[in-house]
Amino acid sequence: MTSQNKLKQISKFLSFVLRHKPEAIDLTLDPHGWANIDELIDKASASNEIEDIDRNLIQDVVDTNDKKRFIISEDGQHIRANQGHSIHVDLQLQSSVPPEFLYHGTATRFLDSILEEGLKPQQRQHVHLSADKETAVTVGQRYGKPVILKIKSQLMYEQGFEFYISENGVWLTSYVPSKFIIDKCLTEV
Ligand code: HQG
Repeated sequence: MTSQNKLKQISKFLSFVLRHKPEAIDLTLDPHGWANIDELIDKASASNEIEDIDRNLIQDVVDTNDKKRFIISEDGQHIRANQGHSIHVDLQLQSSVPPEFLYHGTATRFLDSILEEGLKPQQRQHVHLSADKETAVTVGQRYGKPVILKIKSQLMYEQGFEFYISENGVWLTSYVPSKFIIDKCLTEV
């Protein structure tokens, strides 16, 4: 396996255990989502989930990851995912004032439901939004023909909705009612 593919494989594995299923390798995260790196390596190596994982490879993934998905604690002992969790963790993010508009990329096949029910976090802890349309397109493409929704984030904030910005620059909120989605600005790409 080329080293790029190896790093991608480890990134996917880390997303799996740090965001969704630590118990798959008998790992426990602390309430803030941190895993002890030595324990993670030991338990990953003892499992059938991944081969050849070590501290240098984990450090390479953290340093080179396209979306900066993971962060290592200042003491170098712990690692966590910056966002995207389906398990409940408290990332201790500060509430932030959003820009006037934020964007959400989705697939056209979800539109009717979103415009009826609003944007829901589905399996994750938060609805994920971005400050730029380009990122939203990439996110939406994962599920089919992409469409970008423009969200009245400042108005939401003024009406009491909390917004957070993750360590890697993703905007997070708990739910976006459909009245804050600007229909006329639905952009098919
Ligand atoms: C959709 C990736 C029907 C929502 C990305 C999305 C992001 C609804 C899907 C991060 C709905 C959930 C998160 C409703 C929401 N009816 N569909 N009422 N409300 N949806 O993957 O935002 O590469 O959980 O539009 O780049 O796509 O993993 O969320 O299409 O940053 O690091 O339900 O995951 O990051 O899908 O992606 P997801 P997302 P990573």
